[in-house]
Amino acid sequence: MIVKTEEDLQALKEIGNICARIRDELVQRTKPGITTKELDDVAGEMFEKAGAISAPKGEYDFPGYTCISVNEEVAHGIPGKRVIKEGDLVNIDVSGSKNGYFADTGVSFVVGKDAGIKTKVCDVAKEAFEAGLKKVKPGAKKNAIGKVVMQTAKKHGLTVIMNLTGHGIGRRIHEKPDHIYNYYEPWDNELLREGMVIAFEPFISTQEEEVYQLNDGWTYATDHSIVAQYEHTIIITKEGPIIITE
Ligand code: M2C
Ligand code: CO
Ligand code: CO
Repeated sequence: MIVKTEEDLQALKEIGNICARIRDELVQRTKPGITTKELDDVAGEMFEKAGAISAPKGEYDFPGYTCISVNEEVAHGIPGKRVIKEGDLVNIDVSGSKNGYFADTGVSFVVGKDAGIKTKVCDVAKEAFEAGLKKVKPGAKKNAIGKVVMQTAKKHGLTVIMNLTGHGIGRRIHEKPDHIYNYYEPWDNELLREGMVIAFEPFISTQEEEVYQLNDGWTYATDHSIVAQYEHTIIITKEGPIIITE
């Protein structure tokens, strides 16, 4: 969507804040012994208290309020009986709506103490996000974002997931522009616009560049890579990007 009114701005900030609070609460509660379903139940209660609706559930009938992906799972992990262990790489992705406005945010992190390469991939996903954010300006080419995401990954001896992308957001969870690639796509000459709302979500990988879907019809996974994501919803303005899910 393109933000046009003060009402648009305030409504986006409200759902952005709700999703950010749920994300932070779940991250804080992700300790060895807890199941991903127990974490998701907390999200369900928080959505309800805030008068908001989970986007995966509300828009796609996903079997959970949030997507929680562990180790080989990269995204769209279904909350369930899986028990979190020390050293797990966990991704918590929270998206929701209130009064018809949507926000989306996600973070990957390691449970417990520093875990070498897993921690490094999480750090690089955040670095790639920050590098991409510098390219988020009205009038700039959309493909400049992916270019620096890939450059950041390569600088650290890593790569990106090419078949998962960021996206436009606002009045729906996934809307135009359909894709914000994690690599330089030369034919993508779309320009970013004042007021445009995007969910920017670099996926950084140690090896594989594509995820595949598990038989559950949801979970995206790799076979032998470590993958981390970092996502925020951003409003593009000439005064600088507004991160509504900070
Ligand atoms: O847009 C995402 O970040 C998720 C969508 C949840 S709806 C089931 N919030 C995403 C991540 C990975 C792949 C596609 N979409
Ligand atoms: Co997301
Ligand atoms: Co998203």
